[in-house]
Amino acid sequence: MSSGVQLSFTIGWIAMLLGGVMFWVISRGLPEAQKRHGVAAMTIVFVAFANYFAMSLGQGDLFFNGRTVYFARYTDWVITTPILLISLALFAGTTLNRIATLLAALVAADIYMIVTGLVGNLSTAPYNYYWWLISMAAFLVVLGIVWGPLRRCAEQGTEMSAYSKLAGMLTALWVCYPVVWLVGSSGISVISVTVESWLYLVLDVTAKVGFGAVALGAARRAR
Ligand code: RET
Repeated sequence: MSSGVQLSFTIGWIAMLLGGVMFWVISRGLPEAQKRHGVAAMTIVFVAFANYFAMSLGQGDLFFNGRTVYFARYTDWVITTPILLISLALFAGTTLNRIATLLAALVAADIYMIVTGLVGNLSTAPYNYYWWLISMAAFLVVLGIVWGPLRRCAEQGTEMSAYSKLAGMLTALWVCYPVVWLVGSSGISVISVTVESWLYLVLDVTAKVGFGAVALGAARRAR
């Protein structure tokens, strides 16, 4: 592993750990009814911490089809992205009943997206691009639910502005992942593995610690 990649993993686990401590402190001050936002935010960063820590020890990768695949990214994402979506959905409806079906569809499409992305990363050309397209289709389903039916639920609730802000932030960050994947070592390889790992680091920290901070800020103001 190059020292640039190694450094990105070290910064990754430290950032996630600090994020976890910060969320714990903020969560203590949340009203009882809002603590679930704290639980979501902490779970996300502590799962990411474990995966970044594994990668920094050299335990999160495997050598397959002639290149290194950092599978720990996917074991991180497959757990944390559903929780991020649940965290967003908690602002769309406070009674689980109303959003249960949407939430199940959202989580199913999201897991499908991550798993097919991993299969693509383990594939050689041109199969990797087929899997990218399949994963993209699932991603569009996720975005369709977030901006369609789930948003309409949020419109009927009390936390519409928080929902809009978080949905916007989530979309802006998440669309970068398939781009990095495509230009990086899993796709056409026009950027180095070091640049790729730094891009994922910035995205992961913003999509987890940044998103969580905004979500907890909104939870503090929520009724
Ligand atoms: C992959 C494979 C290629 C196609 C698509 C992908 C989408 C990944 C996303 C990941 C989001 C990760 C987050 C992590 C941490 O907070 C799997 C790269 C569509 C959207 C938000």
